[in-house]
Amino acid sequence: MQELRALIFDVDGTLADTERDGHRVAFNQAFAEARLDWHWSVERYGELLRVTGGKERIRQYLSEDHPEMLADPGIEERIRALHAAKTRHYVRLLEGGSIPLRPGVRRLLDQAEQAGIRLAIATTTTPENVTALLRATLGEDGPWRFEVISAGDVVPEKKPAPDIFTHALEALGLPPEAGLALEDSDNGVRAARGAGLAVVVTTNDYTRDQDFSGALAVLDGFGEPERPARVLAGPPRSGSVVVDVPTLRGWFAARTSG
Ligand code: XBP
Ligand code: MG
Repeated sequence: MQELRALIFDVDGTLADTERDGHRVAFNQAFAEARLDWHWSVERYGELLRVTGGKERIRQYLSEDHPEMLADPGIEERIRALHAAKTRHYVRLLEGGSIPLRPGVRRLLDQAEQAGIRLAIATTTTPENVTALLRATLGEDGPWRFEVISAGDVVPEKKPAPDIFTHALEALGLPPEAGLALEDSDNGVRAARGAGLAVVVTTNDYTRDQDFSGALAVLDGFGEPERPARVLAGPPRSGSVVVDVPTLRGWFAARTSG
């Protein structure tokens, strides 16, 4: 039986709640700066989150709300420029320190390192966003705690395609049977499962009602000793739990032997 050798973390929604008060705000700042009267409300952004990737999300919005603009020959360049401005705003927002890691993340990273489990990232978001978040929350060395950071346009197809997880596994030099993905969304679960990985889900306000079939366990967070997480689906044991390395190893072993 393969033992657990690596944890492969999603970023947005899993390491930190970045979407509503981070990415969404930065998109709106970029629109305002470009003198566009577009504004993505919390609710509208939830709908647009179905499409992963910021440039892809802008394109989706245009196809729904301003389809005539997509015929403009300069539209791809316009989207690229808007997205570059959004990244600038988002990084500045992170540097201000307003977005913390989700409860239990720091503890789990420390415990995994102590247990000799390798750490990696597989995310749809732009690489600069990942390093800015890790620096702002874990300090200057934050990004170096992850052996592999697979992010953004490094693969042609974003989640739910499995490509970004396959990219991370190849960089780690591990088969999928040796890794566990940590995700927050149905698109992420599909991507991880498509790459052959087991996956544990921690939900958030935007993803709570999604379909997580195929996940090993679904929880409302990683939990902390003083405030354990709630188990929402599988494993058989229910109730509350602090997700630590022995817990993950237990779920992982039950899956590979099952
Ligand atoms: C995260 C995303 C990202 C961010 C925006 O998906 O969809 O696109 O919302 O990032 P996941 P960029 O957590 O499943 O990886 O604007 O940098 O593309
Ligand atoms: Mg996510």
